[in-house]
Amino acid sequence: MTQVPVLLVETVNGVRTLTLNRPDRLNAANDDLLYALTVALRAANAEDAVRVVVVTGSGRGFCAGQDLGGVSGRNMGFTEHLQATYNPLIRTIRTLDRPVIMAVNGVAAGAGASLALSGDIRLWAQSARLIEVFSNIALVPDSGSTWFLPRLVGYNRAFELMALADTVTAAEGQRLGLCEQVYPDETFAADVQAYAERLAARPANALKLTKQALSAALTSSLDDALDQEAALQQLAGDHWEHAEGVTAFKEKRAPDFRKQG
Ligand code: LHQ
Repeated sequence: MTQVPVLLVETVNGVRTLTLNRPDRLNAANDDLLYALTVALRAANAEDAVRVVVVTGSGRGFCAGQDLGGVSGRNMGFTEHLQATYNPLIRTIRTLDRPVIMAVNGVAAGAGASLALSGDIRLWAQSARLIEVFSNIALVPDSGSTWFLPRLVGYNRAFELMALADTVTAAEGQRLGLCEQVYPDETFAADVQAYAERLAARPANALKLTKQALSAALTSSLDDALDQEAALQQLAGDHWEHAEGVTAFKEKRAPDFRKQG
């Protein structure tokens, strides 16, 4: 019998798309899927040809969080499970050199909502929904939700969404700043690819350093952020991309950041 892969991997024009592929479970995550996604992200980071990573779901869901079908048979405690699976995944996304786009095609619930929030860019289909569903099964939000959500919507709105497990629609998600763009369902995949290709044409080294600077600044003082910017600016300024950008400006042409320096 042929096994259906839990993760689909495709690369088009420098955009690596990783598709969670358990559509009959709304891409609820089991250990195989979490491991495959983490490994695929790390592999993408090691390939020069990959400039942007997109994570999306197959079928009508993005990710319904932990697969509840398998939890009763777990031979690990919750802490150990999170430390072995979800936490390395979220850390990998946040520290990846490449920009990571979360293309939320449908419902994102529980740890799936955390995953949806964890990207550098969040693009939602019109029918996407986000639910901090944890309290429905009397659990605490995990996989980064307690860190991401209050930074986006403030403590009180985050607590309300977590306590009541209300559904955030795409329109509400955009209003709250949970996503950068909302696209029609019918054209979602093409719109995501076009967006990702725009990002892929940007200077990869500068974006990697920008991601590092922003991540550090989220938890640092202004004083430390200024020092961090000064240090990273040296790395950006010494890179061939900077020379290409300045030359292109002087020559009144578009820069080519895809060429090798
Ligand atoms: C599912 C799931 C699912 C299995 C839909 N599992 N089958 C927790 C524990 C341990 C350690 C690590 O951390 C975590 C973190 C977490 O993620 S806790 C939160 C776990 N997730 C949930 O509680 C979400 C449960 N699902 C739902 O509330 C609903 O399915 C949502 C709101 C996501 C979607 O609702 P609908 O659009 O009405 O779809 P549906 O409920 O009809 O689901 C479609 C199918 O997918 C259905 O199967 P069936 O055989 O009846 O067609 C569901 O059973 C299955 N499914 N989520 N997490």
